[in-house]
Amino acid sequence: MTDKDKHTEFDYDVIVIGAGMSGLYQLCRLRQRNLRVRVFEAGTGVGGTWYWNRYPGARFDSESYSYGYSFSQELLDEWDWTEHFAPQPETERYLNYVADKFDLRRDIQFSARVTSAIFDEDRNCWDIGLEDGSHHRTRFLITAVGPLSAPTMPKFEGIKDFQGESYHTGLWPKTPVDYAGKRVAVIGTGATGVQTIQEVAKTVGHLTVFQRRPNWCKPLRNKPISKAEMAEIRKDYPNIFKRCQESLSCFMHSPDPRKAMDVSEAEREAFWEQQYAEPGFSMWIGNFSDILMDREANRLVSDFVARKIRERVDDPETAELLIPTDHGFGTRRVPQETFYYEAYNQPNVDLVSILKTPIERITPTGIQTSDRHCEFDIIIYATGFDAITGSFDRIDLRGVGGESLKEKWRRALETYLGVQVAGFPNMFMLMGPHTALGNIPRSIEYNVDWVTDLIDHMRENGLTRSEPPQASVDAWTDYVIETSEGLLTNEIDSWMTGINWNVEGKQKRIVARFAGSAPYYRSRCDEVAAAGYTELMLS
Ligand code: NA7
Repeated sequence: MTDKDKHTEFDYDVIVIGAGMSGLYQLCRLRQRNLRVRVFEAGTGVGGTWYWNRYPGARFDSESYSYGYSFSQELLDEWDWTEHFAPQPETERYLNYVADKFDLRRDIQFSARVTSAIFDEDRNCWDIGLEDGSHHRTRFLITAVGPLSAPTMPKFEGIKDFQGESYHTGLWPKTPVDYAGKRVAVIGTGATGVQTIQEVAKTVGHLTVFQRRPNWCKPLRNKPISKAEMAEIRKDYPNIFKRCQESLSCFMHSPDPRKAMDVSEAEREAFWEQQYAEPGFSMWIGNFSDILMDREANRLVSDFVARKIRERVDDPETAELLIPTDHGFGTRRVPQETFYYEAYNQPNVDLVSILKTPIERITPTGIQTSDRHCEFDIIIYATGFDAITGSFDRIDLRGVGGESLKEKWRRALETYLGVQVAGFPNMFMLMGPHTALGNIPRSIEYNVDWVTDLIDHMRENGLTRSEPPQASVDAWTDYVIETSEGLLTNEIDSWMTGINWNVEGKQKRIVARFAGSAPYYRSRCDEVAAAGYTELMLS
């Protein structure tokens, strides 16, 4: 008899995979109901993204007070943010504070990596398998696995032969890494690489950055928050959350309604100067309304940022290497930096373009490119994630008839409201593909509330199965694809368009995110709930 056969009834009403921001809030909401809930978390602590990504310099790129949970007035009253863009240790402390305050740990099993989730048609339940070989049955499965949580390594030969220390930023160790005075390599210049590089450069012996394609970066302009300022922010919370609620992507910034060509060249320049000097994402999200749609508008803003890079980097050749030529400003996520470009003015920092001189292999002592060998004590891989669907792919997830989610989504990425998938009854996704991502915690709170209301509705009406019909899936998927049309972002290879050259089968662009407005997304989901979820097959 296997473990599985021993169970005669479900172990839980709900199993949640992941104790990051979405899993924690989901657990809070389910706590208020008389349900048996278990959260399985692969890490040894809470926090998800903010647990794993403890690399040097990791911090928010949205304003701290717009990122924290909004659901508890007490929590808002009690927690003080100390910086406008909080560093990772502060956010991890915050999420631990939340877990303690709401006594969440007693329902979380740590060091519990979910390896399989198989729908059992006869019993109308999910069988969840863990890495330790145990199995757990549940009526509902909620995936809180995060859109950026499956780290990917490059496929260079010899990675395992390196005799120094090597780390992926997304799997950074808890024990301190001492890079002061050492010879360090960073591979990758996305948002993570940029934060790592500018931090490591402060104390490193020698830093070599291996860049494939550069990104358009913009100054973060972080500042500490004094007690007095925090008191003002606290008073302003209702307004801050209202702004997030009303904005297209849940950030505090909204696009300027004007188009770039509506104003004179002098006005445009002045506007961009002001935005470049402002903290946060205003230049990306609060820019003229057409910079991500109109090629000429996008070219002009890109030219502006290119001039800034040239002004800030002393060596003209290095400056040119740091200016993207294959995509315009904002069409990939904009890394926010603090003296990132100035790091390249240090005599102990080198930039290697691996488009010009590719990495041939990692050797026991360093990195061999097509034109030289460099020796290192530490190699840091800031090479990103198998985004959005990657964390699902790493679980053997099977729905009705044993259909694999990974294979289904390889054929076509289809969802209903980004929450459910046809053939995967009672599986609800938090921050799954085709949802509004943006300033993620704002979207998480909505997503969790919607899923919780649906579970309430089912229980109140004696329903035990929720599945979207193909027609509902088609309608939502078509809408997601339609709203992505015309966006320059969707013409560019990035994690946002599902491209990852390190992962087999992820070389074709897909529409993985809902690029429409978050207010529309919420109104659409509200409408479905108000109509009694008739677009779902509930039985
Ligand atoms: P990103 O933005 O996907 O960046 C990964 C970086 O690593 C990027 O510069 C890649 O170059 C580079 N990369 C990936 N694979 C390789 C190989 N094989 N060789 C060389 N360079 C490589 O991930 P991040 O972690 O920085 O940020 C992800 C999100 O987290 C970010 O947008 C924020 O939302 C938070 P490429 O550009 O593909 O040429």
